[in-house]
Amino acid sequence: MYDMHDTIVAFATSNGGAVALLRLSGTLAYKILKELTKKNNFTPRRATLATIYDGDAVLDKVLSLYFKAPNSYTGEDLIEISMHAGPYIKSRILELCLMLGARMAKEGEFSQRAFLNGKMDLVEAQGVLDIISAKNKAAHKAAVNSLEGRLSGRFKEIRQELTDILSQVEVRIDDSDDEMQPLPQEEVKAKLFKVEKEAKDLADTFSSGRLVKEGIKVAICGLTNAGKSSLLNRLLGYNRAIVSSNAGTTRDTVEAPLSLLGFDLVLIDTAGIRLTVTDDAEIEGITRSRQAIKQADITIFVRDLTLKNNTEENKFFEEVRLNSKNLITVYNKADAVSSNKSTEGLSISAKTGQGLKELEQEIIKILDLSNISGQDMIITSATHHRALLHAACELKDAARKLTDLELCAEHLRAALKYLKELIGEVTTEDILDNIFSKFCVGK
Ligand SMILES: Nc1nc2c(ncn2[C@@H]2O[C@H](COP(=O)(O)OP(=O)(O)OP(=O)(O)O)[C@@H](O)[C@H]2O)c(=O)[nH]1
Ligand SMILES: [Mg+2]
Repeated sequence: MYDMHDTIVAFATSNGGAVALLRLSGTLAYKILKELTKKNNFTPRRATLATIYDGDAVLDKVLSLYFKAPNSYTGEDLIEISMHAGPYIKSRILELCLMLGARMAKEGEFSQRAFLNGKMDLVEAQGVLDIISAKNKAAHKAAVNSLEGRLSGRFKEIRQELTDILSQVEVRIDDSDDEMQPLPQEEVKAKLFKVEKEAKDLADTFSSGRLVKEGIKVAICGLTNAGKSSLLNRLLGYNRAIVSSNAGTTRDTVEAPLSLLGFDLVLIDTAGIRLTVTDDAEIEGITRSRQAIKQADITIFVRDLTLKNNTEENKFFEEVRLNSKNLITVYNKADAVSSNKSTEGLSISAKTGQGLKELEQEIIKILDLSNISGQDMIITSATHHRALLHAACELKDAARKLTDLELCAEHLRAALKYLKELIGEVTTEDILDNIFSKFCVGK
């Protein structure tokens, strides 16, 4: 399994920069520090200037920190050495640590040890991973909730409620003398319903959790020449896509990130639709446009004001309306038509920038409605999502089987197992490897 007895070493910083941070964890860590520095005494948790020697020669002046077990990130003796980030210094100090008995750490092994030593649970470990990869404010907030244990606190509450119900059921299974009162079925049913709802509500936050973590996909679609690429460029503030007066300019979908009020969007420009297409590449482009529309969280349909009540446009609009989750219609080229032209939607001009602020507000409105930043607790991990749904399903079955205590208990145990796996109270090697292998070495 995991060799917890080895002393592990790795750089916590990547290449470049002025300072590099080396971490050592395990029983030999403190001894290695003393040998490297030829110094015998370090006060725990105090930054200490020291000289690192290579034999008798000075290798570097460093800042060292000694965390004495169990008061460290890993729960073991942990040493951090901040050195000058020269390639020779770094590789030589690492080499010396290996010669003195440490071995290279695997990805996430420091955090894995923290988990195995009870310093954090699996949900918190996932939070460490998420906080590093958080690209925006909402993702960061979700990660902090995980890391600070609030999310696992919620999981543990649900687990506790379940354990209580299970013990009420189990005690009656074991009661051969019939000394107990029968199970208060209505009361237990209500409790099960409540716990099931809690699990499901938390699972439901995954859809916004995914948006927060992966970015919100916004597809821009419409007929050829409607001004989709011009709109993309306008929203981005630079010329990402090729614009031309030839119909059918954009073929492949063109993606670009955009941050809007702390939300991460991925704007997707698509090939324009038209009925008569013979070119293979354009046909493939249109297939991709349709895929992009289906996968998008928000679709912007760009109508061309210079086309008057175009049947092809109306037909495609109907198709898009049926296939998109959130639809915004804009009427483009407002600058090219007389101002008294009436429309039901938002008039914009990709050319002059007219109406663009309003379009951004429309997007924000949709995001606010999905309440992404307002939710106090969201789950962003597919594993958590799956486990919560499984648990909710078992709870539903348990509630249906209240008259058969054995069966009911079986479903409750299954639900409990999912929750315990979530928190890391029951673990398999697979689950651990899956989580910690996503960390970098040194974390
Ligand atoms: N007057 C005016 N012209 C525009 C506006 N937006 C785009 N155009 C023009 O319309 C033509 C097509 O623009 P594109 O942005 O390439 O249109 P598209 O929808 O991406 O076209 P395809 O990629 O071929 O599907 C270009 O000549 C643009 O200059 C606008 O708001 N006003
Ligand atoms: Mg285009």
